[in-house]
Amino acid sequence: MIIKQIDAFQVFDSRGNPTLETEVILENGVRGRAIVPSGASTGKFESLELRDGDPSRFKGKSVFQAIENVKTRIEPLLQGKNVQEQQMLDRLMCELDGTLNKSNLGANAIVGVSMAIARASAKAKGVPLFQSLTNGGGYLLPLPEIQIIGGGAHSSGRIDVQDFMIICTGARSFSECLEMTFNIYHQCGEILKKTGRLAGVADEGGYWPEFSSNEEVFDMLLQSIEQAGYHAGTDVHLSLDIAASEFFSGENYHLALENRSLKPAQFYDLISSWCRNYPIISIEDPFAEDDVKNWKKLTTHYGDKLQIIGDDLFTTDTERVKEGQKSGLANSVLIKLNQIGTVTQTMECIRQTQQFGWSPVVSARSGETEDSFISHLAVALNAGQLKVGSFTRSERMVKWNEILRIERELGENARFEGTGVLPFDSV
Ligand code: 2PG
Ligand code: MG
Repeated sequence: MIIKQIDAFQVFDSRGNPTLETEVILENGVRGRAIVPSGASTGKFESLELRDGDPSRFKGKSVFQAIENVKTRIEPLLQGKNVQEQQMLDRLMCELDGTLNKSNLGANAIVGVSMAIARASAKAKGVPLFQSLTNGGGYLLPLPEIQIIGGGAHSSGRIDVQDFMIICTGARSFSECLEMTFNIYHQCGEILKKTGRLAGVADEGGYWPEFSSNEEVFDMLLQSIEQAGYHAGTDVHLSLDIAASEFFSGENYHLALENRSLKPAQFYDLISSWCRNYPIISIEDPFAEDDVKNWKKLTTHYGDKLQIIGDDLFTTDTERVKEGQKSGLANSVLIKLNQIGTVTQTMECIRQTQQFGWSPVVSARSGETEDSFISHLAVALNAGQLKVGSFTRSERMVKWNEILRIERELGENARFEGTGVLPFDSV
């Protein structure tokens, strides 16, 4: 199972932006392929996504240098090595890069190769990716977090909160979650069309409505849930990704929708009032990554009944998670492969999160592709939760559909724990 060749090509993501497709070819002819996703609301501690910056081509977004780095620097390093040594191969790439944020070779180049290595390795063994990546412990199907309304950087800032999502807390299986989501998503679409408020669709496929306050969105979501025949707060809960770094100036949080600026303490009061007044069970990036005082305060007061997820705060970096755990900043970690840049480091971060008794939430990016790697990753590591955007568009549905396939394939051997995967007992 020896690596013979590594290739990379420029393809396009769901926003039509250039990205890398990578391919690892083994001596026995087996090929593993991957496509790299790309974020829009990126945290400042993320690894570097290398783009050419030449305004005359693809508005500066082409990835030809990253491709060149795969061909001239990574391929010679890994040729002749055993594809099953994922950890060692990832370590070699990190050492060759030599920086903390992978700014030398580009995290997009490294993660693309790392994912293609995992794929080639699974194919060579003749097993599905989730089975190849696991190190035992059974297979847990994830509880999905699904976007209904999209805002923030994914909708030109038309609503401040980036993701309004649902978690089907009353569902008994993964497929039941999808059936409930189908009913709620389409009910919401009908209400928006009837009331003339549908302005478009955001980057991850959620509706993008015309509203004049964030609270109006909550009310409309609750109406959609009830009209679809479910009870908000028992069958279905709300989940938010505030992506607050996007509208924090360093001093104030600026809510564009209502054109008001709030001091961090006032913004804390707003967030905590939402958590008290609506059936919110999970909240991601409620504050900017530097506003640690408020992270700590929210976790102290709400951490026993609210999942508090660090995305920009932790950037899938095990060291940052360890520091955050020491200071009690959250109880959950968003997991994105390209934030840290290798499969090995991503898996390490999931395991560390689990060891702390926190919940890892495996996540897609807003710029996605037809690659369903993360569905396998979530099942392989028993992560317990998956967030891939809304319930439309093939770059999203390919991930949900892949879990359906895994659910079918595993049959009796698939576990689903519903809210048992949340980092607290009382729901
Ligand atoms: C996030 C992701 C996905 P982006 O903030 O969690 O919703 O967005 O990929 O733009 O960082
Ligand atoms: Mg986020």
